[in-house]
Formats: sequence, structure tokens, C-alpha cells
Amino acid sequence: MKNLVLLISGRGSNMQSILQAEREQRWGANVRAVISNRADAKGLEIARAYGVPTQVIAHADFPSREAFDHALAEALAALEPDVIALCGFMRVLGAELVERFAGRLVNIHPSLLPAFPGLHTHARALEEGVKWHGATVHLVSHALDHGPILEQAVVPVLDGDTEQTLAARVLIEEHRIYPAVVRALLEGRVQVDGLRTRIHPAADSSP
Ligand code: NHR
Ligand code: GAR
Repeated sequence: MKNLVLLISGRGSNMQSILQAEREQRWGANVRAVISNRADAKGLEIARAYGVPTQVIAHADFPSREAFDHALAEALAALEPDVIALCGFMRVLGAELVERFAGRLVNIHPSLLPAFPGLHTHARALEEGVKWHGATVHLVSHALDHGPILEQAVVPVLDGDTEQTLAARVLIEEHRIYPAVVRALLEGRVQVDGLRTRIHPAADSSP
């Protein structure tokens, strides 16, 4: 059985979409833990409701980024993860941690990368006047928000959109594409060639 670990910082709706899909579609994965860098993350309560073990590794408790990264890396290694999914995880991870778990770290980012890497993506998309926006699932590399793209989903930007209405439209797509990609990673259906990738169909999926 493959081991899955989910990292969160807040609400945890993407985490929940993965836990729900795993349960409904019977992936047969072992969700080893949900780890939050904030003790007050709402997602921790959701994880407990799903019966998943939770851990808090609070970045604020560590004297440096390196010390936090080291503690997180040790906790992750102990869980022997096959896939580590960042679900609204808000701390940039250092090169050492990324190298150690290379190919196993995946993130969902709320923009059509390579547009709008970093934070406040919806506000910046509105500011720039783009007509289409969306979400990207990508492998985590040392180059922030620039790892190999595994899947994207597009939504229109509508007249009168605010940061909130646009974020909500994107979030619906996040919850659709992220569980599918995590499943493909667990099932070894992801092929990576530099920045170009392919996801092979599941054995039981019709053509
Ligand atoms: N780490 C690496 N090495 N590479 C990536 O691609 C990563 C990553 C860690 C997180 C998520 C990312 C996003 O989807 C992610 C991708 C946080 C920040 C950030 O600046 C930027 C990008 C992402 C997540 N965080 C601040 C920091 O100083 C803290 C902000 C806060 O705590 O609220 O780390 O957008
Ligand atoms: C999601 O929109 C996710 O794409 C984004 O934050 C939200 C988290 O929601 N991630 C980032 O901005 C990463 N920097 P959630 O906690 O409900 O999944």
C-alpha cells in the first residue's frame, strides 16, 4: 500500500477533497498523516473527522527556516511517504528538503503557471486584466512554483469578479483536478521528462 502525507496551513478544503476522493474511490492508499505548520489550522479538525493522524510542526517554534525544514523533513521521513501533497501549504520549502523527497512532492497553485507564481494570485490576475485564470498542479522543485506541470484547469474571469468570487470559481476546479493527480502519482501513472509530463490513464478507465 502506498503512503500519502498531506501538508496544510489553513482551511484544508483541498486536503478534504483528496481524503474524500480516496475514501469514495477506494484508492487503497495509507493516509499516514496531515501535518500543519499552524496549530490553529481549521483543516486539522477536518482531518481528525476523517480519522487521519495529525501533527503540528509550527514554523514559529523554530529559530530559522533551516531548523523548521529539518524538523519537517525528519517527521516526513519517519512516515515513509510515497507522495507528499501540499494543500494550501504556505511555507517555502528549502532545497535540501525538496531534494530529499524529489518527485514525491506535489503542490496545487491557484493560477495558470507560469503566470502569477507566489502569493495573492487572484488579486494579481484581476489587476492584470486577464480573461482566463485557473489552477495548476505541479511537482515541487527548488525553483518556486516552477516544477513540472502535471495538470491545469481554466476558468473565465467575469465582469464584476472580486478576489473572492474568482477564488471560489478556481477552487471548484482545484477540488476536481488535485485528487485525480494525487491518485495518478500513487498509482505510478505519471511520466516526467524535464518540464514536460504525461499522466497515463487508470487501468479501469474506459477510452
Ligand atoms: N517550496 C518549494 N521549494 N517549491 C515550491 O514550488 C513550493 C514550495 C512551498 C510551497 C506553494 C506555493 C503556492 O502554491 C509552495 C510551493 C508559499 C509562498 C510564500 O511566499 C510562496 C509560494 C507558495 C507557498 N510563503 C511565505 C514564506 O515566507 C510565507 C507566507 C505565509 O506564511 O503566509 O515562506 O503558492
Ligand atoms: C487554495 O486555493 C490553494 O490553491 C492555495 O490556497 C488555497 C488553500 O485552500 N494555495 C496557495 O496559495 C499556496 N501558496 P485550502 O486550505 O482550502 O485547500
